[in-house]
Amino acid sequence: MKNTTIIKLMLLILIALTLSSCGKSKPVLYIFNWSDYIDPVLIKEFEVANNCKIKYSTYDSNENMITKIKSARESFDVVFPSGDHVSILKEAGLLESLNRTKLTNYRNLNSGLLSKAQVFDNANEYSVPYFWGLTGLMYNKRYVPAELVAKQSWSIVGDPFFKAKNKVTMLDDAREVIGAALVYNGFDLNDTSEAALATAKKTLDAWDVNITQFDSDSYKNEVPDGTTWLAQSYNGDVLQQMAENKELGFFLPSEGSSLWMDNVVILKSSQNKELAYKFLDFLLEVNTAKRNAEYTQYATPNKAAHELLSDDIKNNALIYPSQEYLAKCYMIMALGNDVKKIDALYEAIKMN
Ligand code: N2P
Repeated sequence: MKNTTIIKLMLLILIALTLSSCGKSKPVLYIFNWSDYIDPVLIKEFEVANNCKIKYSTYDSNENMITKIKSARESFDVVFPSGDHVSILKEAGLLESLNRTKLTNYRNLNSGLLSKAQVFDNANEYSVPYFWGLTGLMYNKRYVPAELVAKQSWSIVGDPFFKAKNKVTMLDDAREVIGAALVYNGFDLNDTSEAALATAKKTLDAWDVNITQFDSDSYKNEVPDGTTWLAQSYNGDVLQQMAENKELGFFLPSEGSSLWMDNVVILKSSQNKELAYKFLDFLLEVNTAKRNAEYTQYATPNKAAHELLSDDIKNNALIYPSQEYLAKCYMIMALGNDVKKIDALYEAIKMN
């Protein structure tokens, strides 16, 4: 965390503590988000502006999120599922149909991206796009030879250079792992045909010789400290680390990759919907969205905020890749029952 962020946070905590000593218990908003996916100063600002308390928890996969929100002991108001999981939550009847009149800043969103979001939420009724991004490979330049990276290919995961070194990880995410092998072999990442999955399996069996763990969180520290040398990773998470460490690198494989849009939703079971709507509208506000995009290093679907970003960010092809590259990527779609085939293959690879 930067020094200015720490100072701002301390000041806001001080104001919040002063206000909280004035009596009355405050309303509480329970938020459940991916880790490293919001500027923490914004959380404090919202608490101060709305005289409320935010109980903030994080997860590192859509699957863990679903398991938690389905367990009776946990109750959350606002959650951040990826597109395919918006469909899954919607079909399970867990999402609030959003009242747009309460979202005065909704108009800031990019209408082209809202249309794209209709593949998982057909009338943009249950979800508000939050950030979009891509998955690629993070590496530590101190250990990974430049000539291996120069190929910019998924094949680096199975390169003999890493054999017996225990230095390669992939995400703990069935869709991402199987998806990488599918795209590498020229298939659509949503293809669950026998031929596609048999080919993906062959590739993954070969890569697996190098893979030490499937993990979606610790790579952010382990690539910088050399525990891991190469990791399948989410672009913004890596860019946050790269800003502080020149030895880190990241590339989007030339064969293409996964493309996802994460979204904000209110759970139907939310006990504090008014406050939840306020929080969604706060995230959509142009300056909030701009600052959040700068902090997280992910691509914003907020058109008004995007216009305010520096050219450095707008022209960063690791955040906003060319149309040519995006054409080689696949949005992770909900697959209904067919997802079981992907899960089974993933479990089999993990057991190896
Ligand atoms: C944030 C990771 C979000 C990307 N740390 C996964 N969709």
